[in-house]
Amino acid sequence: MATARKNNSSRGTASKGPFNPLGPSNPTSSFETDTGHGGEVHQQSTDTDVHLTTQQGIPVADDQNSLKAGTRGPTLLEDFHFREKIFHFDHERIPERVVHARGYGAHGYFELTKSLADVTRADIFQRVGEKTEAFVRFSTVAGSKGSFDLARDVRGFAVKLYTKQGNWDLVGNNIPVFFIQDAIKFPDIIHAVKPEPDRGFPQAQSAHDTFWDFISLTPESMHMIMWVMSDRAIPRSFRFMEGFGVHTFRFLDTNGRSTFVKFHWKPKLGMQSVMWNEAVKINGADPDFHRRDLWDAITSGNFPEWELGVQLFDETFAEKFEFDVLDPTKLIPEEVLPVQVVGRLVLDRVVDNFFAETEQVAFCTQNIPPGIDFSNDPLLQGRNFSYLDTQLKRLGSPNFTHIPINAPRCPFAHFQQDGHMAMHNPKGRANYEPNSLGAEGGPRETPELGFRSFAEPITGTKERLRPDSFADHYSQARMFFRSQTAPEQKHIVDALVFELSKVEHPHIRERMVAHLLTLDAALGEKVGEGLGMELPDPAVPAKKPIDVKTSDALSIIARGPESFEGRKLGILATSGADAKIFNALVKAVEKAGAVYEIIAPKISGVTLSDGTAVTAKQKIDGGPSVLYDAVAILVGVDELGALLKDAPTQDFVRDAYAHCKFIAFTAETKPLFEKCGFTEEDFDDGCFELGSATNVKQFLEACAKLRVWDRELKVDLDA
Ligand code: HDE
Repeated sequence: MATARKNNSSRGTASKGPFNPLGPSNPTSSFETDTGHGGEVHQQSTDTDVHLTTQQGIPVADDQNSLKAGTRGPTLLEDFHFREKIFHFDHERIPERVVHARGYGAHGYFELTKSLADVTRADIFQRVGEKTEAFVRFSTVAGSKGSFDLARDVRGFAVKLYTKQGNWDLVGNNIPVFFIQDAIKFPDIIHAVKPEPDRGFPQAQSAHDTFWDFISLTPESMHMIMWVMSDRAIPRSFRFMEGFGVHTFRFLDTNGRSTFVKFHWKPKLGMQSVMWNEAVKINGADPDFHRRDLWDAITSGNFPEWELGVQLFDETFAEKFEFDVLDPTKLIPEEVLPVQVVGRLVLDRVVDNFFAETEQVAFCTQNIPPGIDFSNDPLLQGRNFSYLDTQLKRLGSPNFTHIPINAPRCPFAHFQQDGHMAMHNPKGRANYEPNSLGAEGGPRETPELGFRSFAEPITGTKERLRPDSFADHYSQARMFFRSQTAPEQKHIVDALVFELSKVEHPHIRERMVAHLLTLDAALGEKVGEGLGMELPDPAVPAKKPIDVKTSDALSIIARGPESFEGRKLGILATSGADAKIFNALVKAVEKAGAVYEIIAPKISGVTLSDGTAVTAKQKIDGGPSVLYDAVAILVGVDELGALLKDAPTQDFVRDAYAHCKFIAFTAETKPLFEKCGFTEEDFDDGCFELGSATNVKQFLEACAKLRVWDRELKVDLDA
């Protein structure tokens, strides 16, 4: 027989009054609404005398039980607190971004290190040393909001700069070219890569028929495909990737003179990627690997940093260059046109609230301040329409700039009014321009300060045509492939074989290999061999490819980092582990500017040989070696027996080796390697037996190379 209970049933005893596990006046979390531009800030403080209220401010007496007619009777419609709470919950979700749905943002600043006053009047580029507030959102493209971080995919690198002359959004990617040349093809490429419409899968993956069907029918995508199949598409962290504005933009000086510009972000700690087999496992071990990395780095004071570089050129350069600078499937190699560093971007603050900031931030390519202008790149022109449009769909109101994350930090004044969720409307009687009622009739336009477009003479017929200058689809794809080091070329081949092996229709595989044969015969042959197929005839190009000079800047490994700074060592330790070696290791890691994490049989930690207790960050099955850049294994003799029987420990060792990581271990640990099937011959330059502080130092120095690439050929079936 049920009995009446007014409290939360989980407490199990009947008592009068609402159940509150922390007592009736527990501190509530701080909740702020800030209109962003002079609106009032209402704060629900953490003071203990502030009570739970409805959105209307009515104090709530019972938040555990809805209002019912009789103890076991139906719920009453007049329960406005219940209705408001559920109503709000039901409407918590907004549409996720149609692309780039999964992302992570952080605050920071841009600091100018070199004035560009001679080429642009943009305020942000005038005064060396001046800082401009910034918000950056990194993202994957294809997956939905809840997908995993280590998808093989392009990464978005969107930067909002709150300049003194309005917001400048540089909405870029970590790859300097794009799949298509004309924005009208964007829905097609995105439909093709997203889950197939009938079955609703695969999620966040390009390895399926529709993607490769579209790609193999779209030769202009070949250059981008080389990048997406390369290690660039599986970055180790947002902190270790480059960013690019992709399109050619213009700088305009005070006289309206134009200089073309391409924007680059260069990570201070260098570039780094993971291996594909590692990526697959990271997605299982920690689907939030990239966002956690960014969060951890910023909250521990290791602020990620990038240099802003520009490639500047004029019409004469553009005319001489082998490819059309308006074609977004082409880049200008750094060796042809150097990148000048003009500033730095530092991310030093995580968001307070993911939804308010990262989810609601609205980047728009058309947000550019005076002194910057668009080029006629047809992709950029299409984007300028799309981004404004998409924000209305996503945020539901033309007033999305009233949301604090999107609001300019500089003064602004206009007569736009009303609409959903309008947080600030113009005051006074005159809401039009010109007027003679407001103070001095203002605000008025300012021809001097105001945004002006480049006065470009335009002639031509109205038509739907691609220029001939966009017709070479293979030369730069070839340049990219040939600029890679041997391990990187192998990864491209492996990625293509992997992806095309998931394609069910043989004709798509054949058509794709035909393109690869035209791009680079050896590449096409290797992929064909990997697929076990007879080679088709090479694709017939619209324009015969040319051999252009290779560029080291396109390779991650050729220009690899020189230190272990910012990386993470995983120390698998058990009780009884040698304290001296442990301490030397920790010291060396800290000296290198890196971090470490202890992985142990129990999360409570281990007791080292000298009796020191250290806590663990991960239990062994929660901290597989894929989460670390290098590993050290320090085992106490008494604990070895248990580890030898433990499958996750063996996976830890085998994966660290297979993923070409630097591995350090103590003499006692050797039986573990034997158990995993390793012999003396397998111990290569990347394996360090730690006996003294000296070889701890050598190990850390070696870790700067990040991977032992020679090993890959020994451990990979595809090699
Ligand atoms: Fe985007 N893109 N895009 N894109 N894009 C969006 O805008 C679009 C393109 C990029 O973190 C959408 O707010 C078209 C190139 C990033 O919030 C949408 C075309 C590049 C982000 C849109 C492109 C990008 C987006 C979806 C072809 C690199 C995430 C949500 C002409 C230079 C921004 C949104 C963030 C987001 C349209 C191609 C980068 C639908 C039509 C090329 C980093 O407006």
